[in-house]
Amino acid sequence: MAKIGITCYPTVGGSGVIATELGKLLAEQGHEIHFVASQVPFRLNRVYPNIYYHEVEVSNYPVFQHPPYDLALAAKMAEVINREELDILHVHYAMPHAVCAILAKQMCERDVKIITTLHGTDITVLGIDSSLKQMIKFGIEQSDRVTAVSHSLVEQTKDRLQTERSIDVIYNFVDEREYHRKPDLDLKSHYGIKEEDAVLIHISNFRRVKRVPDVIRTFADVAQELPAKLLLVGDGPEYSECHQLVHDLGLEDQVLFLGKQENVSELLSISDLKLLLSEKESFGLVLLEAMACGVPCIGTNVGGIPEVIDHGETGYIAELGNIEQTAYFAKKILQDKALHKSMADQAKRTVNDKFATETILSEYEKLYDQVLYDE
Ligand code: GMT
Repeated sequence: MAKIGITCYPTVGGSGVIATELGKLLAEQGHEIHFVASQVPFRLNRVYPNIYYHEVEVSNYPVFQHPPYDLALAAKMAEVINREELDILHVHYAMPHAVCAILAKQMCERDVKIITTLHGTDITVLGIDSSLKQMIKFGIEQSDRVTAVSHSLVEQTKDRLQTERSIDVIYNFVDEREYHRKPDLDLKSHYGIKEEDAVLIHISNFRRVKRVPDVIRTFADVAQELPAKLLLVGDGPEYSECHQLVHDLGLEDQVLFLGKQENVSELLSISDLKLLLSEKESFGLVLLEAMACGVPCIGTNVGGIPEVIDHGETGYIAELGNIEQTAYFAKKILQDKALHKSMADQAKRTVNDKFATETILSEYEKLYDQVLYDE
């Protein structure tokens, strides 16, 4: 059994979810897990006997113009590596976590192995600040092993960073114990949704890349032909703009803004179709969550989305920004009961086969074994 450190962004977000769920599964296998982060990861919501949490505290001396979080993280990583005798430090995101991990490794006396998992925004961030390119590349090339959550992300990383570094694809997974279709505990009537209403759902952090207005416009088209409701779950920078658009389109009675929600599986369980129309998406964990609850999905032909949705089998892949086509696919699924059922069943099967937790967990464990014993 190994002693494994994990660093992630602890806030709500796919990468934090994957890092935390992986930590919990590894602990269940008997590994000793040490989270090093700035907050308790939000899914770490109860006591787990072999999971420890080490908080990064940032000193704020007046001389610092900006509190040096990255250095405090590296110092805490080095402290934990030494004291807890870690074998592996698995960081989620190259920026800044891989760079901090490498600095920590240089500061301590152990031959700890660094594994970096890329989740997407590392590469997206390059579009905003290309001065970070060399640092991201350094973090990736100095790690003992690198994984990415989709083949598309591997291609993008190699292309943008001009690196030959080998990167393994390990797909994301969902906790099937939490994500399965749950009985409707009167939730529909609570939200004023009628039995005959088709329920469409979108879940995101409402960043511009998620193109939530495209979701609303698609819904507007669908709602002209069939009774329907749209659940918008999450919060973020584009929230007010979306509110305004719903108002301008006169859809206030059909679109429900639910804000951030913890028990998303219950909302997915009353949904008939999931929309994720992003312009950047390395994987789209929310798609997998929907599929596990038997919800067919429509996503854009972007990033890793076509690796998750099997076009024509578990939903459809639409052209980015093509509202007419997206609405056509949505109506096709919602108006054909047999097609909807076959896609819902296939979606659940895909989660259990291609993205099975057991398989993904064993891929990570195999990787740990390789860095510890083979290399
Ligand atoms: O999508 C976001 O804005 C959040 C971000 C994160 O840090 O969780 O998501 C990224 O990682 C997820 C887990 O691997 C992926 O499912 C998301 O597709 C990816 N987001 C992007 O690539 C934009």
